[in-house]
Amino acid sequence: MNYKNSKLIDNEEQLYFDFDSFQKMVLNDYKLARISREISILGRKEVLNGRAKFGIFGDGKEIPQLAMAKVFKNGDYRSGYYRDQTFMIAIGVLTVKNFFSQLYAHSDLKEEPVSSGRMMTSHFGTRFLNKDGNWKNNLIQQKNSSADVSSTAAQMPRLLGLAQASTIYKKLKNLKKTHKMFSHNGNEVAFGTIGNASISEGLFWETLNAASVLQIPIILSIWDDEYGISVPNKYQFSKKNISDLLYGFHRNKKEKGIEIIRVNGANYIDLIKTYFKADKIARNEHVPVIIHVACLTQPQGHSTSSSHERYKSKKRLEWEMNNDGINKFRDWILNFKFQINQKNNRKIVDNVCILDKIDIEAKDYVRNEKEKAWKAFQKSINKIKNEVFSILDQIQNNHEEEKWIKKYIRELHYTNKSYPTKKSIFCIARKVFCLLSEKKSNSKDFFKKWLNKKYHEEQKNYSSHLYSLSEKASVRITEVFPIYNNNDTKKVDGRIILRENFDKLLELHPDLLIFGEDVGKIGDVNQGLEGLQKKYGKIRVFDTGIRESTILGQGIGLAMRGLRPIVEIQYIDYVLYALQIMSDDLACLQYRTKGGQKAPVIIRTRGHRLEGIWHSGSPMGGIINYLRGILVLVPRNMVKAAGFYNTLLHGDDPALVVECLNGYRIKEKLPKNLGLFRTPIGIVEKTRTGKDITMITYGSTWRIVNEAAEELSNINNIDSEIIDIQSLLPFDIQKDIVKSLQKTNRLLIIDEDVPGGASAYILQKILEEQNGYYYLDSPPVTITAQEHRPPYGSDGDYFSKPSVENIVEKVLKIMHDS
Ligand SMILES: Cc1ncc(C[n+]2csc(CCOP(=O)(O)OP(=O)(O)O)c2C)c(N)n1
Ligand SMILES: [Mg+2]
Repeated sequence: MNYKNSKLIDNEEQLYFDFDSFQKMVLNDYKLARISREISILGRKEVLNGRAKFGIFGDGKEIPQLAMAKVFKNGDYRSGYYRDQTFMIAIGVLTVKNFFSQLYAHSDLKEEPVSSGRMMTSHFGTRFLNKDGNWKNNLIQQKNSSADVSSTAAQMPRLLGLAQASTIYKKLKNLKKTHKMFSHNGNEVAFGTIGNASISEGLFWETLNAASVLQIPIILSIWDDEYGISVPNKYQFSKKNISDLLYGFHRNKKEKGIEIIRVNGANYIDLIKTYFKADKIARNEHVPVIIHVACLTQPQGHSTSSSHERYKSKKRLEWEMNNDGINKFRDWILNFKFQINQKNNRKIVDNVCILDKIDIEAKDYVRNEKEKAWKAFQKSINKIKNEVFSILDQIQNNHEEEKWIKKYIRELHYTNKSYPTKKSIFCIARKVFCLLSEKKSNSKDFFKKWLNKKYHEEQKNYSSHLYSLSEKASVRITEVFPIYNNNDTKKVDGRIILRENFDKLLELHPDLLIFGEDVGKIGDVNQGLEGLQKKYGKIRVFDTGIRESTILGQGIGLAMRGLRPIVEIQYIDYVLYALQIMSDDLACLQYRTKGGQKAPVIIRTRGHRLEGIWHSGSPMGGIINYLRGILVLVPRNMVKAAGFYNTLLHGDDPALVVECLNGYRIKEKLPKNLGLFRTPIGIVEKTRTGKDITMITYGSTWRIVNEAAEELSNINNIDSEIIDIQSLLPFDIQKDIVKSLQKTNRLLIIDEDVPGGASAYILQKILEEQNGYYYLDSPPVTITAQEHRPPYGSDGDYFSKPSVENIVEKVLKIMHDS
């Protein structure tokens, strides 16, 4: 069913204008509300009868979502959560069949176009990208939804960026031609949705504050059903009422702020009027609006994991029954009188049978669509099952003496009766193959080939798109060397190299925005952006509040809308504040949509090698573990760092660049080809050639390792080879490290993370992926920092982090022992 009633009326004035349109709209809405409710009811049943794993549905939230859909226009964006099924169907981007395909985790993108079965049910989204990973060119002609995240309130930070993009497109005139496909003069609104309990999260308040400061076009709906699973509002937030609590943000005549509106979630007409009003304010004035939708219910409780009778009182359950939104809507339809003129009015339906008929139609429709989805899901799995049947039959014919095969054929027959899984089929197939280990036959050879092919196909189905696969994938971008003036030997501070390079990048890329704390006016705390706000204006280089998670979210939303943000997290310690959003949202965005969405945000930070418990640590192990899906780059100097920014702006992967804190004042030669030279991604660099031992390191420790190598050469006559990793994610894609081990046969890894932190990852890559162990004459060794954070002062640093002496002594020991 294609549901597009929003066409029927465009503004409040039209609401009571034409009876026929009004009647059509109301009955359409009623039908969709019923369809959506039926999805929730049948969806829950599917879980309880074992056909699906988990269910969470939008029952009780139907009516406000119908109203919200009326003002959501082509080009707009949603950033919401798992209750929004009615809205998604109402704007025409979700079908009932798609919904059930996701419930069953159907891994066919055609059946489950949000995530190809990767995200659990009711995690919505639309496709921004073509199959090749490039942006679709009709984003402003379609209705868009960023992909949901399960963690409560995680949808909030990105909402900021989605809305701010409109403000930027409105103001940056020179993007109008080049970025036509992303915006129509900045006219787009970003719609957020959040549950009442999730407003307890810090991310909610951080986003609200930032939205109020930024004055951007957001309409945020709070679906208030008074509970967050079992915990009622009185334990969630202060005051009785969310909108009262938000009062401080309310805009007034003297000060800008947020427009805050409260509305009863069962009052159909009030809801429609409220959304029209909100839309006018957000779209025309670029003022954020919050709609607190009160008095909602949860007819089936929170999810299939619990039953609400366990925590709601009888009185509350009774209240929910009597105040069900759809029932209230139905009563209103039966009683409403449309004023034709002063004397006459008309009823929407003359008789209740019309509504009863719609109820039956909706039920039938959902049941049929659900069955279609189930059949398609079963069919895809049965296809594999049948292939295995025929292979096992062949095997049995060829190996009649192996009576046990029959047992597995029978097992295969009975498996998947209620909930088909590829897992159960592959388990049996692989078990049989293992048991046939000694046997030889043509059918077994065929079996082996089939298993290999099929298993890899399926593995890819579930594991693709962690990084970009497009032509712009960063690993495809070739190196461009820095060029220097031959006779110019002058060197400048590292920060000047960054500044000159950022200057050029801002000139070359009109869609580049750089922002963060202290980034605008003073040009960052190390002055790598000195003077650039003045030169390029406050829209392109700007300050933000101290709010790392939402700086990151701003970056995600802006990048999703075709802009190129470099967001700055002032020090690496504060990446922790943004780590959850980086991990839950950004890192898995391409993956969880199977290539449907991307957000090529560049995150700039600085760290390592200051002295003290903060600002000096190197939590790289944690970072690379949480951020698979984001490139993690650790340049050893500022030419390398600048080269990474230049590469990244040609690519479409998100990335974190960690600049060395002690590198800003170190002198380097200034390249001529600013903005153009490129540091390659995933490629290590041999910075010293030697034959006795390979020392692997990156970032700030590279300089210490160099000093140690000099000492070892001068005093001990030991010839070390040094390799700078440069790129932790991805890691040495050409497998150059093992080539060095083939020559030196000794491996020392120097890293200032905790023991077993990033060094364990590096070891796994070298030993397991590159088979490095094969060439080693002595055990591989790691030198790391202590387990605790480095204390303040030079002595604390010396005794806690790898030093030149640590390295020299360790190398001598390795050489002596082997
Ligand atoms: C960060 C985080 N903590 C806890 C949860 C588990 N959880 C899922 S939904 C939910 C309640 C949310 O309630 P509310 O925001 O009112 O939304 P509702 O489900 O009532 O619509 C909780 C605690 C989660 N998903 N994420
Ligand atoms: Mg709730």
